[in-house]
Amino acid sequence: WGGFGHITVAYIASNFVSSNTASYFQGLLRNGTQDYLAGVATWADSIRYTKWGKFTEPFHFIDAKDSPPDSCGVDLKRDCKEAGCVVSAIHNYTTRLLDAGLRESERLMAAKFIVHFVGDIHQPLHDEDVARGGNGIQVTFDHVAFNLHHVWDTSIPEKMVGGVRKHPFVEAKRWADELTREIKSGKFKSSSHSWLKGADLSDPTSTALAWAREGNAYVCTTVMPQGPDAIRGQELGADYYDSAAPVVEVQIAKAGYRLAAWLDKIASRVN
Ligand code: DCM
Ligand code: DCM
Ligand code: DCM
Ligand code: ZN
Ligand code: ZN
Repeated sequence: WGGFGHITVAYIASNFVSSNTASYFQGLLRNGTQDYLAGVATWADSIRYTKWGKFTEPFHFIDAKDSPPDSCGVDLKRDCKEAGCVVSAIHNYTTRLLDAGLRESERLMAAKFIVHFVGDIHQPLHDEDVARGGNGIQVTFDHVAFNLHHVWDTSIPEKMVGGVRKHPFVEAKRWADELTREIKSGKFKSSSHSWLKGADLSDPTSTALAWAREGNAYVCTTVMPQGPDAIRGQELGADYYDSAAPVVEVQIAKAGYRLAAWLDKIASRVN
């Protein structure tokens, strides 16, 4: 996701974590405001192109070598590179966050990575190899040229709230509060319980792999239902947007709700 998606995921998570969890992470992140998660949600993107942060570049995605639209699927052995992927990164940084023997600065960094990568794994094109997760597919969105990856990361989420140019944190908080209501008492009330099934702190790899498979499945059904070649050069701002927006919405909601549950599990283990 772009910054707006990540900040929204973080605000949703802050709405659901227990008060113990909030205290723990406000202490670790040295931020006692309601923005303690939102404020670090895009940090991982800010360091990925720096010299020291280059090793984290593959941690934002997993390149599933499936063949949409006929067959979607993630195979950890096949798809997680030696240098790592979003599934191994969630495992690594969850483990490091739980490791009381590490310096606090290392656990702080691990927390910032977790907040970011639990968001990214819910973006369907972060769970797909085709054209580097859609980066190599040129399209237009409301008649402006973008690549397909950017459309899903940024154009669709921002269009859903009518644009975020002026105050991204304010807009993200507003959207997060709306999705929080949908989870608590609205259209996601009945399904949200099932979103937490299978989340197991003693097996972060299997937990994250299930999240990646769910995101990846949308590549076949919604991102490119007629395959990559049928998308190239298309205008995606109208009918395509109408089918994609509900998927973006549910994936952002899930990411925030799952991040809260994951942070709760971590905080109750370390406390
Ligand atoms: N890792 C890293 N930098 C290091 C050591 C490890 O980025 N100095 C990454 C690579 C793996 C993950 O962390 O994806 C797990 O590493 P390890 O095998 O050290 O547990
Ligand atoms: N590192 C990481 N994952 C690991 C091990 C290390 O991301 N499993 C990163 C974070 C540390 C840096 O590598 O700041 C150096 O780690 P070390 O001091 O263990 O070499
Ligand atoms: N990305 C991805 N899969 C890839 C390569 C990149 O999901 N195989 C993501 C990471 C960024 C975006 O696409 O969110 C743009 O990446 P880059 O700036 O590396 O082109
Ligand atoms: Zn992306
Ligand atoms: Zn990212």
